[in-house]
Amino acid sequence: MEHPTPSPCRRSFLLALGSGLVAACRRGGSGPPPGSEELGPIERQLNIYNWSDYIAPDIIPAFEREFGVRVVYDTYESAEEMQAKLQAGATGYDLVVPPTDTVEQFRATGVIAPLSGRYLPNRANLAAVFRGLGHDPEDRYAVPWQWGMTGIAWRRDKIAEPPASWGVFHDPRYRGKTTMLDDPRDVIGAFLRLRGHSANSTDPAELEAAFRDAVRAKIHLKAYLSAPVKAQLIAGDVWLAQLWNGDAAQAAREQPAIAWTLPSEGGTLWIDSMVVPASAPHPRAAHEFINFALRPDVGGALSNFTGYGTPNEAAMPMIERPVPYPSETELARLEIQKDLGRASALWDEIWTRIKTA
Ligand code: N2P
Repeated sequence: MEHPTPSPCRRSFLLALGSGLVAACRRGGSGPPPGSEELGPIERQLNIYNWSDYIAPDIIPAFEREFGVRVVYDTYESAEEMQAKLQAGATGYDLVVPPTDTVEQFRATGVIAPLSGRYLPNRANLAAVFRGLGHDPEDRYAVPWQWGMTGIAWRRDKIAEPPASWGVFHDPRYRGKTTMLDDPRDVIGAFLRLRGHSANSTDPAELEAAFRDAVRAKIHLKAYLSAPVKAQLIAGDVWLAQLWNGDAAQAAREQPAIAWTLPSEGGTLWIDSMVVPASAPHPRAAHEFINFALRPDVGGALSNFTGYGTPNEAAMPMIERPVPYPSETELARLEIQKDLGRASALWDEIWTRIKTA
């Protein structure tokens, strides 16, 4: 990781997390107060839907043993894939782990239900900076799972210097050796940042410029590939990949020549949270799992495996190489993904044009 002198700076971190999200929060606020709903006895099954490579292997078996619940664990490779499934209606899932902008969408469309705080005493373990955030200001819908950043993973043995700019994806020297995430927010967002714009832009001219930059990068790309790019980085088939810091850390455990950096124009800082769909068939088991995940030892095991930052303050001492909160300089370059509202249609259209270009 390219974090030479990690300086914890909670206040700024809180500001960064909160600032981008405030607008969206004002929409929320109806429904029963937190903790008011009583759920039935714990069900015998729990259906979890999470990003791939985003849990430690022992966590599910330990939960199953202790609670006598059978867990069906399903994964997704992209936020789009997960959103499409959830928006289409009842899926049978009890627990999903979306990013902040998706939590906003799911709240607005009634896809997720408020949580019953009475089953979640371990929320006390969460660091203060992860509470009351813009996507869920009253902490009613979402409990943070992990947080991370979108930057560039690269092979130090193949490339002389750290890639300093998103413009590296236009460098013909790396033709056929690069990938970008299979995610419109990340790809379009990177090229918006390259031109000094917000990764949450809804400005048609800025988005059109990002489209052109994305297409210029596409001729050098091997693929749009998210978590599965790790194998290709390890094998040396890919030298430069737009990637999240934790997945890069996982790959670096197998191939120490893999490093990760945040380009000078900045990137996104994201938080993925546990939410319970309104249609969940096993809501009590989902709550028990959320509370279990918030135990210090479970949170520690989780981040030790994923390489991502923990929102769980009590878990920090159990993490071998904890991801420090971003430094002041990094924070100034990081943005949180916000729900794009009506501009989502324009982003979707641009993404389709990029994919088919
Ligand atoms: C999964 C990591 C997902 C992070 N490997 C994207 N927010």
